[in-house]
Amino acid sequence: KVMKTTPAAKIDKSEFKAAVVRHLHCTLGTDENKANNHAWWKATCAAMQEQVLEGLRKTQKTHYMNDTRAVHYFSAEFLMGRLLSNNLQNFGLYEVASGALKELGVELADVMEEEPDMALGNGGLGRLAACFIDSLATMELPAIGYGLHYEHGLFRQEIRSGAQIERPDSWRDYGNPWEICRPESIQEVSLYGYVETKYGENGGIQKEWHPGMIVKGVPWDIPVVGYEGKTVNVLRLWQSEASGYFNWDVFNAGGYVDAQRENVQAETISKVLYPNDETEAGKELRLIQQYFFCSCSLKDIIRRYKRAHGDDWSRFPEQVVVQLNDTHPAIAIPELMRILLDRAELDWDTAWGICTKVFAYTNHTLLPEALEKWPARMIEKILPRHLEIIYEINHRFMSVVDKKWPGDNAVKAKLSIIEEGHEKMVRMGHLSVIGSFAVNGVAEIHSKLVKQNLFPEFDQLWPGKLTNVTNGITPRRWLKACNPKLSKLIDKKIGEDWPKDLYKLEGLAKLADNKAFQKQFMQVKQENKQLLAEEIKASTGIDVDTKAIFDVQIKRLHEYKRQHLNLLHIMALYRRLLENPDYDMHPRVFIFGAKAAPGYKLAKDIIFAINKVADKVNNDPRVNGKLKVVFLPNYRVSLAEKMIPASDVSEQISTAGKEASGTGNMKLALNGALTIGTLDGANIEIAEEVGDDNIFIFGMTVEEVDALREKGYNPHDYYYRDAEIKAVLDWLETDYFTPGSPGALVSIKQSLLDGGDPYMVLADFRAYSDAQLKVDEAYRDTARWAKMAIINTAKMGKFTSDRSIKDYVERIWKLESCPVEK
Ligand code: 26Q
Repeated sequence: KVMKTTPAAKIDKSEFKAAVVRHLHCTLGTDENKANNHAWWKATCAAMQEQVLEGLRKTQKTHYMNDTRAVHYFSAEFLMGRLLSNNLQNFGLYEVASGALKELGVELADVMEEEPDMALGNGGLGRLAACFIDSLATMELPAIGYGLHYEHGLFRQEIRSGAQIERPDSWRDYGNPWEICRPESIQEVSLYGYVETKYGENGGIQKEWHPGMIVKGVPWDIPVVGYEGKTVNVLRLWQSEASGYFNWDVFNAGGYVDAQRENVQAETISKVLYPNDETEAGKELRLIQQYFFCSCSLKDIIRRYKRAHGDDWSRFPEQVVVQLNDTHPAIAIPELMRILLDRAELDWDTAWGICTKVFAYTNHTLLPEALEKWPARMIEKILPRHLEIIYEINHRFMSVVDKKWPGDNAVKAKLSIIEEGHEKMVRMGHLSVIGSFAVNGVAEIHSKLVKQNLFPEFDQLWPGKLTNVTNGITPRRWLKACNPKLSKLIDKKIGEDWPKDLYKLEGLAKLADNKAFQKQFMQVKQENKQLLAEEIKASTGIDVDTKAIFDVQIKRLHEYKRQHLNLLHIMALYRRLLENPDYDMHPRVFIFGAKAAPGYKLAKDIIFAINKVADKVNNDPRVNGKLKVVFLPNYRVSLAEKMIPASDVSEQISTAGKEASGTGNMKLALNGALTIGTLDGANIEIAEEVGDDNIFIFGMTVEEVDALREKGYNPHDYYYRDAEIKAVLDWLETDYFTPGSPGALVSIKQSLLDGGDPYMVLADFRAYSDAQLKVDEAYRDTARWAKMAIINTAKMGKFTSDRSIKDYVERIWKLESCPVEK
């Protein structure tokens, strides 16, 4: 038998086995007889890490020798998920490891289940960062991810009596085998205090910031293994610690104890990830987090640059590009200015010239409540020198605006970094656009709206600066690793190089009509559904029929994503079944996964309502097995990896214009799920790729949404004119789903009627329901469905994050790949 793939690492099964056993003994202090799955997991990771670190060393040496330009991806979030499976896959060692463990009497799949997710992110934005660093390593590009080493990632969700409760996430409690502490690269970060103005004898002014507090940033490196294991980049995450500068320096017991207070404050900075996606929190600690990791990261970059180029700043913008993942790291702009002005003592124009060649900014949202603004007073307190610099940036920008629109005070007020009002606010989006050389949205329609609605004057001022880079996902994790059965089938039909060149999937299109292939494709789906059914049973106790349509909506809970539109439709189906026991529909299981921000009341109410409707529907014999509703708790990357391969239908039903891109839509379509969706975000580009016959598009367009709002949207019109909408909303007010507690679900009805239905759920309800009828009809035609599903997988080439990274490289970063010899 010939070896199917050549592993990137030079290690065979018996060597791998020996390494695992050695780590069991020498790293974990246990042995083959005593070891549980957790110990096996750690030993397997340690064996793997030996290979990873070898690759890391070679990569760093190669990058150093070539003095390469590199991209520095600044992100407050990296939603990495699990790493063992990924690293084994990318190194081509999956079969080797699984064979080695088998000989030791251990199942690799069980061992991998021991790994906690690295959930250092909320959702789309954080997972995008993780996909991007995977692609950067795969494409052998010099890159480093910079972020925060949160002690607690996104909360763990439990469901009690239908309601979400939040429990702390403790991903590092028993140690993380992938991370390496680098005390030799510790940085110091200043906070608080005041600015002293010094007048030099030559009339020059120097500013000196006297900080009130100094904290230490301790870097932890996570190796990022590219496909085929050639380049291994790093993700560098900063942990805060007390610096010991201001405390411990005490002479009595009282002071000794008091000193602990400042230690606690310092260590609080990287304690916990804020769980509010798309909802502004405005908390001081959040701003400190942002500044802390940006300052550490810039100092780290500068230290590395100086090692090669000394004090010559002229080449800095040739070597360094910093990509800002939303405005969360925008404070890096005034921080670099501060370093250049006050430390390097460059003049303003030179410093600003450098700055504006280094930064590029990605916008991920148009929702007003998600656009970051900080009170000027808060910035002044924490970062007094930065506020001065922001004012100076703004002052100079205002004269640029005045040249373009002379005397126009309205446009100045609109474009100013400073929002005047009861409390002065600093608009981080404006700061980012002004301080960057490129700004991008994340899907065609989103980028168009960024130009037309969010930043139209900036687009006029600097034509070409605002651009689009459509998001993507890594096919290594989101097909090869998570769906091994489909991957092997694809390998057999079109060869094995699709993970690096996803357009190769196009080769499946010619098989879409092939009956034998259709059968194999749907057989894989069936087996994946069986696995998910077991997971559903284990985590919720619900039995589901794997012949039913698995209809999946997985994403953060937010009104604009309209999980409640899905729920209202489920209630309508339930009602139709009660009114007519012969109501003709193919059995369907609606499956949800969603976390709500802990302070987002209505989002939590929607989770509660889904669970209450599920209780009722699932236990009602009258629906005759045609309808099931499942809410899977604690949606996260590792759960997504189980749900996505088993999905038939992908729900992408946001109000047009609100979902910047979406990336779950791409993952589901890649795994052969058919999309029911609005013309929003990347759905539009998915529809372009698969063709209108292979997607269920419904609902208002952006233009229709705007027109309806313009003419005056009244949800009551839909309530009174559509009897089914009325019946379903009224049902929420009874105690049918919450026996003994009438009104427990009323907040949803209220938000849709009295609340004005801000996301126009009722306006799109009928179109959605009609599209669902088409889904039902299509599924009954087995051959037609199989063909559509195959075409979806075949046409997803565009949505590999390798293509997104290629776009960034060519249009924004201007990077060259740097091959690392094996
Ligand atoms: C802001 C201030 C304070 C605390 C938290 C936040 C915060 C945190 C996370 C604000 C926003 C986020 C995350 C946003 C996000 O995930 N956006 C999604 O980004 C994806 C990748 O581009 C897109 O596909 C989604 O459409 C977009 O919603």
